[in-house]
Amino acid sequence: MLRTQVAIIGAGPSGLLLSQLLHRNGIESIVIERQAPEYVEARIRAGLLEWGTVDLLNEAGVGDRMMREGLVHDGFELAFDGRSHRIDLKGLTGQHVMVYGQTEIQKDLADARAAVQGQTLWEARDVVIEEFDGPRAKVSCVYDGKPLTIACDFVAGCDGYHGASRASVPKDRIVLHERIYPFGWMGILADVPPVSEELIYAHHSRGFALCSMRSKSRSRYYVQCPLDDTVESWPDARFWDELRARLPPHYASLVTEGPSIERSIAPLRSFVAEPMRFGRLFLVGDAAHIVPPTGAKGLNLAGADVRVLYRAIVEYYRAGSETLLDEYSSRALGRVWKATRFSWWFTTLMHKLSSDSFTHKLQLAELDYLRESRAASQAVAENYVGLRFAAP
Ligand code: RFL
Ligand code: PHB
Repeated sequence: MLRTQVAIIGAGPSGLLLSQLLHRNGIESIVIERQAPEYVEARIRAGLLEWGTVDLLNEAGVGDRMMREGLVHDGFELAFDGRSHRIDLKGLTGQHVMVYGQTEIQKDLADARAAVQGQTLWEARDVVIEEFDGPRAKVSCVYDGKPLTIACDFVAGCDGYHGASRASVPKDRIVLHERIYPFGWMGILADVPPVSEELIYAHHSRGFALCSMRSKSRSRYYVQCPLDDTVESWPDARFWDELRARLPPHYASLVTEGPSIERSIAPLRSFVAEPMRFGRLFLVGDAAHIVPPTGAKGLNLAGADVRVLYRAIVEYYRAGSETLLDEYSSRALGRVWKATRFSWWFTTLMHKLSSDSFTHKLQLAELDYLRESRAASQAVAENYVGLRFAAP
């Protein structure tokens, strides 16, 4: 049997960031991951970081490349009805956001873990968490073809929406809140210059479109699509035509086409599990909540959970106090529900919801109101850059 202070299930951004922050505070952990490292590092996902997430990555000592290569954005564009309205993040909140891909964060974290010989059990199967109400928790799995048990003080369930951690909790101790949206995002990555220096979120009667980027020479574009579409039904030529059709003419004329280097369809979902703590087991990131990507909150919420949890664990080992551990769930959920609300609102505002003209007219009226009202734009900006953290 292995022994560690904190067993971390999942080597995604939540798991690796938590292990790195704990390490820097002298706390040992073992990360247990179902996939191989190449698989985890190849996933193309988030691209937009709140400054709170940037600060946390710097606090973990993994921010050097991000600070050199990331793109700082002071605003973004809302396009609708052939027009556009810029949300001036800096002018409205005094803050900005950072464009830096999750793939790069994953690499930076993996390099930092490797540099300090951080222990990750890759390709561990059949993970089960047991005895999380007892004096020690146990994580059992099959590793390298053999059964393995790890005894620990705490388990951090950082294993995403489909992971084993939430599944280990008895059904009568957890409440699940869910909304499934009847559409998805077809996304492509291409080595072409982005259509604009800032992100463009476009509302259109054909459906939503998003122009994002990973760098000045790599674009990330999305279009709303029906849930039963397949990637094969979206050859590159169709994608570029559809993207242009959904943008105001000025931006459509600036789209540079190129071969896609990645294509995928993501369904949209809102999901929150409550509470986020069960004895010695703590759910973190996508294991506890999912937001539709419209508000770019998923990775940022995961970072916010990690921030609250690592500080609570550090306080436990330094001062023997369980106060912050006891507060983990309520602190994390306060932020989660506000981001869930914003992501749901922004999704509902920007997507084609039905062919009903009443709904469409209300969306246009609200977008027009945002254009005219500084107060309304400020509320969007405040949520987009990330709400303030409550102390500590
Ligand atoms: P992850 O990244 O899903 O990592 C979980 C890890 O756990 C492993 N695992 C297991 N390991 C052991 N045993 C098991 N039984 C296991 N089951 C699973 C998995 O293999 C994996 O390695 O969760 P984490 O770390 O909480 O991170 C969450 C973020 O990845 C996610 O919230 C974001 O990607 C969401 N997201 C965005 N977030 C943003 O903040 N800004 C964005 O711009 C943004 N854009 C996006 C997004 C997500 C998207 N998709 C694909 C859903 C854009 C898209 C299209
Ligand atoms: C992305 O670049 O993948 C991205 C950016 C902003 C979003 C969603 C996704 O709101």
